[in-house]
Amino acid sequence: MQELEAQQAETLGQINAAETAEAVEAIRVAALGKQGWVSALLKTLGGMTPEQRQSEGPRIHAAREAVTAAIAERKDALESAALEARLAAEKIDLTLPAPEAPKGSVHPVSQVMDELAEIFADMGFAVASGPEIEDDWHNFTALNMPETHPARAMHDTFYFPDRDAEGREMLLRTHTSPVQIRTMLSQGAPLRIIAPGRVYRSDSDATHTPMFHQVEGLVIDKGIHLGHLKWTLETFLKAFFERDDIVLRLRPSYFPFTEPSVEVDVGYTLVGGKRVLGGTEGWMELLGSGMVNRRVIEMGGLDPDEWQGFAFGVGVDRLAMLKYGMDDLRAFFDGDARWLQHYGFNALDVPTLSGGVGVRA
Ligand code: 2U9
Repeated sequence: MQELEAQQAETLGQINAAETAEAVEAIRVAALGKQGWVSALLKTLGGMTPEQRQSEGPRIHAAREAVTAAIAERKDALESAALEARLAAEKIDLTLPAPEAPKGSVHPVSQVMDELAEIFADMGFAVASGPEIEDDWHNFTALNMPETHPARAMHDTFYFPDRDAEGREMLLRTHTSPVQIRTMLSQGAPLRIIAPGRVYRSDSDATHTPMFHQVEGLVIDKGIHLGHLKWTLETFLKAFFERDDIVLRLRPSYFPFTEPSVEVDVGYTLVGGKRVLGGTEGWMELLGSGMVNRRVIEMGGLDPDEWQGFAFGVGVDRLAMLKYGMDDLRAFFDGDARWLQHYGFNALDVPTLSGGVGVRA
């Protein structure tokens, strides 16, 4: 059994001298593999007398453990050395110029949202946001749509099957209006905000998608009247469409959350058979608005005898289509790389009013 010590010493020497993981593996197979010398010694235990087994067993097992431990240690050392070498070799030169053609582009909806934030910031509006999963009270009741109100049915709401922990009926918000309610309740008055974001209605055809984007605006202050509303919308639309000849026409309408309510048409001119915004040759309906209903001001925690306000709502997707000349709303959500390449915007272009918010990449 002097042989065992000699073989063990030779194997340990080979392990320490091995320069690659493959070399270590070959030594492992030669020692611990099925045909390996340690395995062969282990097999001899079966033919030994109990006394021999008592003296030889621990020696053979100790050899196996010593070889196993040396292999693991050498593998670790070789792996660490390989990692160190890779880390030292792999360098990124951050001073290299950016690729000439950036791969991604900004979606037109994101671009329009940025433009809206920019235009309204210039008029003193902050951007407000809130949850897309809402409760029935913030989405409907607070907006003067109690449970039996017919306008609820018109919203084609996606309801969740279960109520929340407080027993409230939960839904995907059908408009961004609950954001304004939450902001009134948390910040009080005066208030000048826009609330852009995703909204959901169970509706799908060429001009409707189950998820679309809205921007709503809310101003609460003292002595606010329809004149403020008209000036704000006119200033916004002139800046957004980059035309001074934008003309608005206000028509009486009905929304539960505003009283009086007005629908706003924008004048257009026919150029080569195409409608171009500006002028008064024809009219297209663009947004809804009105003076905030007294009951909604109350629901927002304010005294309607002290505070008045106006609000408006418009589809962001529709604004993008009109400004950038797209004709199918569904393409907005297809994720088609060719469409994005064509209609998308350069990620490095920052929209500014002075630079022209609609400057294309
Ligand atoms: C509060 C008070 C009033 C928001 C308003 C509209 C009119 C409107 C539609 C336009 C096209 C939705 O995307 S669309 O289908 N919106 O016509 N929205 S007034 O009024 C509010 C909101 C919140 C607290």
